[in-house]
Amino acid sequence: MINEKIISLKKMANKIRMDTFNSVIAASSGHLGGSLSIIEILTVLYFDVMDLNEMKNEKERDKLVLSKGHGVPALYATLANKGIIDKELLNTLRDINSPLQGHPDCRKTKGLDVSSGSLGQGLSTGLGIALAQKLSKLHYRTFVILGDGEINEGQVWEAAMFAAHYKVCNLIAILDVNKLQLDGATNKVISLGDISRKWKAFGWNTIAVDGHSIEDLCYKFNTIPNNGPTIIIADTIKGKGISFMENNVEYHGKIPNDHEVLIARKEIEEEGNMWSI
Ligand SMILES: Cc1ncc(C[n+]2csc(CCOP(=O)(O)OP(=O)(O)O)c2C)c(N)n1
Ligand SMILES: [Mg+2]
Repeated sequence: MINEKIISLKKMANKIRMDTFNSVIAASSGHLGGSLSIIEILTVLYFDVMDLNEMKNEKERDKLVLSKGHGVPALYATLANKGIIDKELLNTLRDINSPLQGHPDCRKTKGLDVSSGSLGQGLSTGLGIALAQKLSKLHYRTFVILGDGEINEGQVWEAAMFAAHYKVCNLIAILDVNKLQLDGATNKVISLGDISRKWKAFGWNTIAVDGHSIEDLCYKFNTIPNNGPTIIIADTIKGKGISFMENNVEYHGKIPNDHEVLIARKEIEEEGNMWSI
């Protein structure tokens, strides 16, 4: 049986998906594919998992590093629905004077913990934050969202070794395995192989999840062990929720035409109608 919490999270994910889409269309520029694959992950993190301590202060709350910074339209829409940033701002995405830049700038946008966009660096940054939380004897956690193409970057693996060695149990990575990167299939560019075994070999706890199932995400985020760092390996679909964008590498950064925009909005609306009864 689906309980009320799950239904309200599904409704929220649908709202965030629509807001993400509309903001990129308003900007006529941005990365839809990689934003749409992390909508449910962000929804569950911000509306069920993370302790934000009502954003009362910067130190005493959980943190999030969007290492795959190009997916930030999804994070802006999440922060707006959470009431952390003004919803009106979503229409200003990528404007030169807007706090909502095409890649996250934590000096400009409330609620962003780290600037990102240059791939490969976020796990190291998140590791530093998690270590600081531990040293300050704070019980808070740091979540880092990585792309499957992004982990081609060597720096990721340096951070992975360090985090395991120091048993940084408050560091939780989420790997968005949408099987595509900028210019092709991840496994064609550099094969990930058995990615779960690789992280295990580096000393991490690994948890597999259906990255679009609110139920599975809620359940798995509750089973994170505290004996070392953990990576949640999320099986996702690039462009999720819009039929012609799903698994289509073209929509990494391409903007749909007017006709496609109508189709996309209709599909997201129809999905939302399933949860509004
Ligand atoms: C260091 C670096 N190299 C290249 C880029 C350009 N770039 C932006 S997104 C992207 C693909 C990333 O693929 P993946 O991590 O799978 O993210 P997805 O879009 O699938 O979410 C690339 C190569 C970048 N932002 N940073
Ligand atoms: Mg990818």
